[in-house]
Amino acid sequence: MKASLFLQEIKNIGIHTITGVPDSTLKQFCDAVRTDDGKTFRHYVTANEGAAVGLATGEYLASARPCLVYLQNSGLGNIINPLASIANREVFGIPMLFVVGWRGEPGKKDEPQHIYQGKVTCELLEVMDVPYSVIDDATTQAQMKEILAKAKEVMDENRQYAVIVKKGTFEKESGVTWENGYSLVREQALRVILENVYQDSLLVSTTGKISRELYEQCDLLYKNHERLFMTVGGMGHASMIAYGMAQADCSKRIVCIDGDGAVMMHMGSLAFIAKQSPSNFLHIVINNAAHESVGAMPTGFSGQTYSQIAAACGYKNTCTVTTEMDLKTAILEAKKRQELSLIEVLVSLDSRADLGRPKESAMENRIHFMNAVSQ
Ligand SMILES: Cc1ncc(C[n+]2csc(CCOP(=O)(O)OP(=O)(O)O)c2C)c(N)n1
Repeated sequence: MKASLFLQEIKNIGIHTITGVPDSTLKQFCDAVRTDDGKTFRHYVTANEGAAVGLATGEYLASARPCLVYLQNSGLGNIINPLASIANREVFGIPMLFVVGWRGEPGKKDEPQHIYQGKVTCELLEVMDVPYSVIDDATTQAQMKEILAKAKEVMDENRQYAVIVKKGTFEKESGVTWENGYSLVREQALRVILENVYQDSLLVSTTGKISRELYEQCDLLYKNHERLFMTVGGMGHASMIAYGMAQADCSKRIVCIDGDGAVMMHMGSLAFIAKQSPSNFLHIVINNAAHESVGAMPTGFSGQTYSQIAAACGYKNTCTVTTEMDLKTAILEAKKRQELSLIEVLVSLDSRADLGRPKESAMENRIHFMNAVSQ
């Protein structure tokens, strides 16, 4: 099915606003929403999936129109609280339509962080009182119409409905291309970071291609990656994991390599870390103004730089760099001063099509990392 036809059906059931956080399973859907460019739907990429439920609640209260909220099934955790405490029919009864990308579908090969989440996706919706339909590449437009008619009936009862989207459901249409104006390639920037911190620090990296690129570059440079903890799931939590390590052992320097979308997802952690001000913590934010790993949808953020935001939160030392040379200088200065520092690196949207994935299980990586920590 073409995602653009799916959007037409969405319009037919009275939805005017689409909001959420992008997902690779939903890439064609996200591209169709971007192609629409506000002509049919208002569209907002929110900081996290729970925030999208908040927006959908407000839209309904002000207009009596349900919103569409899209998310990867990893984002179900972020919606549980506003769903149970605001939207559920035993509270305010706010109708909305969820479109959920199904990673880790049982029986299909996927990354370790998706396996358990994939297994419990349907059960989670059931326990949250959200009826659902599952669609795949065999779903026809007529079947889609029926599913959305059912969704409308459920929403008319002040409830929520979910459409679970299997991998490969939507056909490829003309892709959306977008440049952010920066020229430093992320993988090059990550190489510079590794060259200057890997051997004398412990590293915590964020969800998505940043971790995959670091993994490959580590192996190329050092023939191991044991000092790198990859936060492959739990997007937005890398900095608090890094802080947990920094406070547990002040003799070790912890370097957190974050993404702009991930920082935005749980931005409160910046204020928390600034308040603690650990002297052994270096925070590096790789900013491409997009969720590049899942199709390069721009984040909902523009204006201030992350270094300005971190400074306003109380980080003592912050800077923004755009070249390899300035990045290296900024890292060496941060290491010398031994105070909480944040370096923001502005990078392009380039990534390699042949980028690999970690070969070990998550548990194996954890064990190797903990062995490296104890040495
Ligand atoms: C809670 C949650 N929502 C959505 C996703 C899907 N996801 C994986 S990586 C990613 C984008 C990360 O963006 P950013 O931190 O800016 O890094 P980039 O990919 O641009 O390098 C998203 C949305 C996820 N893993 N977890």
